[in-house]
Amino acid sequence: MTVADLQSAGEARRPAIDVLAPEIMDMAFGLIRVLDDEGNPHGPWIGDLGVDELVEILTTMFTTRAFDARMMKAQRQGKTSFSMGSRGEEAIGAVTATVMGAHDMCFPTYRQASYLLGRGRDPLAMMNQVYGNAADENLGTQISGLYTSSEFGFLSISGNLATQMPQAVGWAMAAKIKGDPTVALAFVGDGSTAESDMHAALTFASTYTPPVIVAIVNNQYAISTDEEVARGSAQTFAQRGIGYGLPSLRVDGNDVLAVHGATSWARDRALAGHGPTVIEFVTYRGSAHSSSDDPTRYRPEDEFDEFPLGDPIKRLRLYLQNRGFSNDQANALDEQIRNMIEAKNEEAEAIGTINTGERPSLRHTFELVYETMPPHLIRQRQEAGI
Ligand SMILES: Cc1ncc(C[n+]2csc(CCOP(=O)(O)OP(=O)(O)O)c2C)c(N)n1
Ligand SMILES: [Mg+2]
Repeated sequence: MTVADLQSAGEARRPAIDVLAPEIMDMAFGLIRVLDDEGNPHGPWIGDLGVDELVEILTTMFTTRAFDARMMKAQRQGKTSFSMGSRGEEAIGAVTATVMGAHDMCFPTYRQASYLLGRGRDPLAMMNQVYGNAADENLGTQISGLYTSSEFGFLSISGNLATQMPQAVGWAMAAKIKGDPTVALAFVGDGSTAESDMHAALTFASTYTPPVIVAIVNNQYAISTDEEVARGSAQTFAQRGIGYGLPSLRVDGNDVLAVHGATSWARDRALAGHGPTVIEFVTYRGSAHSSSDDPTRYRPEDEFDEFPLGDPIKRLRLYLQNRGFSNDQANALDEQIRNMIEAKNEEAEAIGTINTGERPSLRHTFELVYETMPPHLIRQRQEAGI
């Protein structure tokens, strides 16, 4: 694991939003950072987030961490089949959720629960999806944790990696053609950048310059594979954007102010008609890949503690202390959120889990795929006796 060319807080410049890609090629190799190790902000990306907005972001991050831990416990208790968390990566979704507009669209991976929670999704609705119970709005048709919500502008998460990338660019192309003042935010993992869909998406983004933000979440791993495998001969993932002529930034993904500054810049750029931005958010996958993974087999247990960019929650708490929101206030908020998650979980479990209570009919799994069911699905449905 390397975080190449660590720049110190405040060092990265802030270009004008109409900048051309060749003028900022160096920014694909640096690292936009605002907060230093003492929680003090520096430089042109500081922004103007108030304490209330920062506490709201902290609330989303606490909620995501408590939610993830509770759902992993539920999986261990045999109450759901599968669980994926985003410990250590919460800042990226929590912050971008506050930057994007009401009619923007997020094309997520399975590690952006903090985006959905940050947009205001009730954790209870997400728990019902995880348990596949009678209140699951997706009618039990998706793998646990692959949420979707049209109400909150959150495309269905696909288990087939990177398929959301051409969809996001296509959605943004349509917005441009229609003249809609909206932006697509597409997330992709470091490992998934190696998928051909990613490169098809970047080609279309390069040619049609639609309002899209391509957010590469480099959490150092693709299951047990180090990020350097998908990165290949490139030094950074942001460097990928350069070959497509797209302005590309590399950002400290555990620094709430840096994430906010870079995403706002890219969104302003897109809305002003200057086209796509590629952003590599550097972060660390603090938990196992999923409930099916045992990371002690391929990485040291204390690696997260040693990660140079730290834990985004600890860093935000430190900054907030400097802004007058005390450690005691943060602890009280954390406890209140954990209690809320416990209460919601009890509510969800009372409705049903994978092996208790009422479940949606298996019929939906067949009926909600195609408008007209093809013969092989009709046959399979008959075999299933429904
Ligand atoms: C097309 C495809 N290939 C392989 C897989 C199996 N798979 C699921 S997650 C994963 C790792 C993805 O790593 P990354 O893109 O870095 O995202 P992260 O899990 O780190 O968030 C793989 C290989 C898949 N789901 N889809
Ligand atoms: Mg990864």
